[in-house]
Amino acid sequence: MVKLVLILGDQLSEEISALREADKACDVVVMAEVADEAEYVPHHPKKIAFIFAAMRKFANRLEEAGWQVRYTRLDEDANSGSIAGELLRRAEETGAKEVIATEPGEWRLISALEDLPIPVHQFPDDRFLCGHDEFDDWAEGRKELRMEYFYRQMRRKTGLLMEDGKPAGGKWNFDHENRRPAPGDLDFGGPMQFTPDDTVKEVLDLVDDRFGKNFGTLRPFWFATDQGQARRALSHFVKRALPMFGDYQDAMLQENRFLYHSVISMYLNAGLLGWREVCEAAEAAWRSGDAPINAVEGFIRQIIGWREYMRGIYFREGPEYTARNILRYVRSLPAFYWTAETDMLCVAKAVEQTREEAYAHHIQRLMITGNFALLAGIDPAEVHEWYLAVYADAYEWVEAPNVIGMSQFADGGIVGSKPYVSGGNYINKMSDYCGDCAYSVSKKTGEGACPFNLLYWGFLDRHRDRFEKNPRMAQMYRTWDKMDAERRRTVLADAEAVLERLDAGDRV
Ligand code: FAD
Ligand code: DLZ
Ligand code: SF4
Repeated sequence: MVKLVLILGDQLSEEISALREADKACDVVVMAEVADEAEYVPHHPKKIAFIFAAMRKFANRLEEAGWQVRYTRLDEDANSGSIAGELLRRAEETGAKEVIATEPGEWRLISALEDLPIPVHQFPDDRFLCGHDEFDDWAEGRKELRMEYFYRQMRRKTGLLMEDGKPAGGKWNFDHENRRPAPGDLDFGGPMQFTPDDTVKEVLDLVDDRFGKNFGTLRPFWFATDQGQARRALSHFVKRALPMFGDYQDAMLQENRFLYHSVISMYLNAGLLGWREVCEAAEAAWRSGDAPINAVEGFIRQIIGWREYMRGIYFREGPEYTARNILRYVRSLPAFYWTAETDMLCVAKAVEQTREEAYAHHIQRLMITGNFALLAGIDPAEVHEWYLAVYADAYEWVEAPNVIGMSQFADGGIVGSKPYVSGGNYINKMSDYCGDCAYSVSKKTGEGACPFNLLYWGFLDRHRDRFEKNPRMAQMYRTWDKMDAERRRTVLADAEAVLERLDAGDRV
């Protein structure tokens, strides 16, 4: 009996479990560009184009490999507009009575599949290193779910960077060597870029037509859109940038948007690359002496540590996770997250870059746009929607724990043991933004004082009850308490004035 095999836009791997469970001789693969997926948030046009182009090329590859594929293009008249609708339509066409799927990366789609009137078998997404049960076993009974301990388990499990059962280089984690500000003269020219081929060009026209008004510039479009290109982009990174990845991982430069980052998250998340090939390529560079241990360990930690840990948290915490708001924040997301019209140069640069590239690196996401939203008391649900929309690598399983958990502390400390907040000094140390900013980073109060400085103290003061006893925050409260009372009043009044300007829609 024929079955349908659902392949979603972020499941573009020939090793995906749904394909392994299917019978090439009789089953029919269903892939569909649908309005529901393209519109659940106003995705960046580059993200939509990337997914559609990669889906079309993957469908061709499956056909070449002998699969029967029913592919729905967005602009087809018969398109029902949803994944569920397309499965039902294809079931009627083919007489299929069952669907084989790989579990989607979002609760919304998992329940849409469960609600289908025909049976759907959702197989585990074993492109990931750690399954749900394994994560739950690890988490069970622990007071705190610290990534570092999870990561060590994943190192032991994979054998990556292990020597005789011990961590290579004598340490699990080389992060303290990875916090250097970037020098001005970096020699890495950024990720490998690809000229659009005919498939990509056709998708670009479609996306321009349908989503051209969304936040984000579509062209120039340079992403890899198939496995071969993604692998070339990976090799380029390993050869040219990995050796310096560790040293400058947290740095930010106005004229260098990618620094030594890999820019492979969108390929990994869509299925064009797998964690194993990426980590083995990095490990091989260390073994051959081409990249130092601090860089390779730091990079591998992001993938088998943070990435897997975030996914574990998303599925463990359940569908209500994205609604968490422990700090009870209600302020709307300021318009400058969409327009970049702010005098805060660091924020303007992060938003401009996001608009043009659908990419910002981790510290820009965490310590610029995320930090500002947390300090200013923005509703985390709005922050979550923004991040889900604007980045090419954003899918809920990875975006939500990073935003709701790590960046906004809205889950009350499941992901982070303390909120990631800072004043302007940290940003100044790690970037070249402040020298060209309309605000003064060294000014703590009064006209022209950096808003991060003001809002930082406002945040600590507002949440004293919650954070004062946190050992990692105690020093900051001591510094605040040592300030003269009059100065503290001025800082808080100036911070309040920034928030009033935000609420009034005045330029900040
Ligand atoms: P590199 O710096 O080169 O790191 C290598 C790889 O490690 C990445 O490609 C990614 O797969 C993985 N990685 C690194 N950090 C994380 C992390 N915290 N969580 C999961 N994987 C990680 N990552 C996403 O893939 N999708 C998101 O929607 C997303 N949203 C984020 C939102 C916020 C507020 C923050 C602070 C981080 C977010 N991240 C997200 C994590 C991280 O910022 C991106 O993975 C990274 O910037 C992608 O760029 P890169 O490929 O150059 O990464
Ligand atoms: C993100 C996205 C977009 C924009 N469009 C589609 C689509 O048309 N068809 C599809 O199968 N998948 C798409 N995706 C990816 C899904 O939204 C993704 O599979 C879920 O969010 C689960 O991670
Ligand atoms: Fe950002 Fe403040 Fe520096 Fe301006 S002075 S770039 S607002 S940290």
